Amino acid sequence: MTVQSPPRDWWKSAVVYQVYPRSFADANGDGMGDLRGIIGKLDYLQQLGVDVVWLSPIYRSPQDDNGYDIADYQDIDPMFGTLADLDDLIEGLHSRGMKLVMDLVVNHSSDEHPWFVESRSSTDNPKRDWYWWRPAREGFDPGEPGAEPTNWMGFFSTPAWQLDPLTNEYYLHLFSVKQPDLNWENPDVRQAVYAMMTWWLDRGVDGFRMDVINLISKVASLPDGEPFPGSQYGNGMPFVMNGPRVHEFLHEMHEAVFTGREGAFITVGETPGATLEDAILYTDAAREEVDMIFQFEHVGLDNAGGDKWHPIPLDLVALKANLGKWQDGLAERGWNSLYWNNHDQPRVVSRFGDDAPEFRERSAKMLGGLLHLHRGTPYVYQGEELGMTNMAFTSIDEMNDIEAKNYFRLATAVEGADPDEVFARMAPRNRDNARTPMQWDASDGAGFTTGTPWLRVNPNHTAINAAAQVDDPDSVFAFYRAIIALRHEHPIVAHGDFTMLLPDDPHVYAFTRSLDGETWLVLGNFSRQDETPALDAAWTGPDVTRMIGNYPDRAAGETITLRPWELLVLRRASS
Ligand code: TEU
Repeated sequence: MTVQSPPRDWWKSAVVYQVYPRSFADANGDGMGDLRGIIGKLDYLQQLGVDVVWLSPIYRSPQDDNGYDIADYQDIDPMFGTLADLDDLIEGLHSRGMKLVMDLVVNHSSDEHPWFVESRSSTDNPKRDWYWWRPAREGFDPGEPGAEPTNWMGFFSTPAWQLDPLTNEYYLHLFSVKQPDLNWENPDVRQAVYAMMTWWLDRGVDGFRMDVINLISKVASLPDGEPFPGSQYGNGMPFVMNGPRVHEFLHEMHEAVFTGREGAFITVGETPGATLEDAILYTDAAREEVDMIFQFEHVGLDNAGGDKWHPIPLDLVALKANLGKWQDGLAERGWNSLYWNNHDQPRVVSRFGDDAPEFRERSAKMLGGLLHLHRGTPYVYQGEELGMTNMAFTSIDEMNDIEAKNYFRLATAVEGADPDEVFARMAPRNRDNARTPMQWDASDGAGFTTGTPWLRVNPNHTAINAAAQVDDPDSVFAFYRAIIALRHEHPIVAHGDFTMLLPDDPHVYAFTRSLDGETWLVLGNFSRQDETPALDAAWTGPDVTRMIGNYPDRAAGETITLRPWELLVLRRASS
């Protein structure tokens, strides 16, 4: 019997599940999630029906940015386990028909990586050019205000350059001071990354999620950015996002690492600041760069002025316009990822849904079903399938995330804002909302740990947990299982044409999918009130069948009035 190799684009019908290992399952009781904990939950993931598991970083790291600061790309941090444990996880996934994606963080390393330790040791070290080192700006002494080589602010509310006293030069770090940017202009850096990637693929890994991969090409002249009002610092993003050689580097990576492995891998680039035009270039299969990207436009719509720390209510019309644009824009070339949640975003049921007890489950199901019925590869973030919510943090001291702590310090100590006012608007956006321990059961440690969890367990785990849902046909878990099964059973979900409907309706999200003579209508009510959208009368005709919904079915022929947070998916022959 010839074993059918999967089609090259098998990932278009796949569903990816993101595990944040720190918070998923702790097997040894130290309060931190680990690989053996994940291995213990593989049957749960198989029951859910996901095809691929993406692990946030588990490599050796000082954990300054919770593992996105890597000190050894080819070893496992002891807090998570060993390479042998990872081999067992790979085997456990593969034996259940699932694949493993690792998080590739190569825009920057940890400052404790041997590469950086060598690079910083002297200005003539052979690895000096593996990172971005520059002397003080001409006319300034090192350490003098304004002496940084450029005026850029980083992503974590600090200047992007750090003076290193050892050689009295500055190094670039777009993220934390312990995350120095690698210099991708240097071919030795690129070849070292490609060799490391090949090592992981040869070990049985099935692909990579590439952290901020659109930042690896900088404008080499390092120009100053537009100054921020009242600040000596400015916006460097135009000179580091989607830079002049990024496509060249990604294609070179594709050729060096993936040639000969066609059909056997999946890649997704995380690309903050990428536009639809960029995405077409990144994901057009003919260009052999990446299979898909995580774009950030839809998760920026409720940020006043694009600033996540100034949240505003979601405008559904804007969301439909944005996601509809991405659906239309990648219809012919390229491919969409589909996500609401990840370890950097607040929980979607609290953000775009309604986490009040009477509406939480309905809105969680509606949001999940609506997203998964778009054209693209869906990503489920741990706990999303349970309807897990944000947590009510009590103070900045309870927050773990470096991004939040740095911002709080800048806004209060540097800019003089009122701490209570700053904390109040930060709390719903803080990344820790997504990082509270996975809620497995109603016990004190939520079944995540028998020890003291590294981050407080959400008190609502007594009501929201896997044990209460996996055998309940009406649970959010069961609903996610059903929408994942729809993708596997019906090609229209992965491949059907997408048409947005009712673009100006402020409460109802409506679209159709069409393929091979059938059309599906997807309706989502983003409100607590009944909504009666204006629909083609054919959708109440006799040949219409319901594919899935989060309410009991309505009588055939009845006018379609959507109940609060209702999802309804109908099917009929295309006219
Ligand atoms: O995040 C990239 C990024 O842009 C983040 O700053 C994110 O957009 C922001 O936190 C949203 O609030 C990646 C990783 O996902 C993140 O966890 C890391 O902190 C970051 O890169 C640095 O590696």
